[in-house]
Amino acid sequence: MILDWLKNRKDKNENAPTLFDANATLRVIGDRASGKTAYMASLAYWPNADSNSPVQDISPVNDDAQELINQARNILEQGLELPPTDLNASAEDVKDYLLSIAVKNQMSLTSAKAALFPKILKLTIGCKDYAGEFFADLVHKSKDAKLQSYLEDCREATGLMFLVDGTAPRKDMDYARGLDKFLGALDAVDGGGKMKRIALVVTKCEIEQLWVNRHDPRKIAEARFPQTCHKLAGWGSLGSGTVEYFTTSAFGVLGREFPQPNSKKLTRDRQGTTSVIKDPKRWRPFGLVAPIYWLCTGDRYRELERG
Ligand SMILES: Nc1nc2c(ncn2[C@@H]2O[C@H](COP(=O)(O)OP(=O)(O)O)[C@@H](O)[C@H]2O)c(=O)[nH]1
Ligand SMILES: [Mg+2]
Repeated sequence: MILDWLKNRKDKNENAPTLFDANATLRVIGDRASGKTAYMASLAYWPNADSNSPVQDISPVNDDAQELINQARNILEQGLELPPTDLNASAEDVKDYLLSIAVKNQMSLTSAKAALFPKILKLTIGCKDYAGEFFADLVHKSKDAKLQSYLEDCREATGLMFLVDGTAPRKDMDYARGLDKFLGALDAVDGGGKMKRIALVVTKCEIEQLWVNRHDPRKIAEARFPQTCHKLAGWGSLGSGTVEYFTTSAFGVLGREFPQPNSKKLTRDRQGTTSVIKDPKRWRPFGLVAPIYWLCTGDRYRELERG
């Protein structure tokens, strides 16, 4: 009875508390160098875990994800840069990282909901390392077979993490144009995809100008990526699903009182920044699980946005 009631509410109003969707299929997408691999690697490795964090455990589900942990250990932890994806990789060589995350549930849920929720939620997230220039290809090579199979994979998703490099506001127009094609492609089949939620995730937020506003992700997103946000809002207003905004850093900061970025800049241009970790011993990422939790449950979890 109550299950039906909750399910009905879920169908009618996305903003009302929703049931945890154990079958959520999440995908991470983003432009080249937006930080996808660093995000997945830091998540998989989960360095210097805080014992008070609601995150109980993160484990690799497949061999590619295990390899990612090794890369985090052997490359990131040495203060080196992860290798970029081989643009000529064949479709079979595309890496597919799959991780499972166990999170303690929120205590503040309404009692009806708490009774239905398990105490520990198991969330699964996947990221396929698309071997191409995702947004440029969407605009210019829409018939490409590799791109089509990638889109097919995204179409299966119920939730999507869309990573944007916080240091690349000049790419706003490119992102918006690509997103337009992307959302169009998702909707083109069967009168609409399964997509229910899209999280716009601003990466590299340990950098000072971003860090100070990290608790207002929407403000950062709208100031730096107005066209992109406009496109997403348009998608949301069509009733296709909901959009939320998040800030993350794969590397995090050093110190509490006067935090400094725990990253060393290698290059910075219109395309964004490339960096490595400054002090691997004190490496603690920021905000990685918060968007995943929201994508699976429809609720924000403030505890996961602390830092
Ligand atoms: N400063 C900073 N740099 C990052 C962060 N995440 C990724 N990067 C850097 O951004 C560049 C591209 O990251 P990568 O994960 O390879 O991007 P991908 O092409 O989307 O997989 C690399 O130089 C990373 O070290 C972050 O949180 N902070
Ligand atoms: Mg990559």
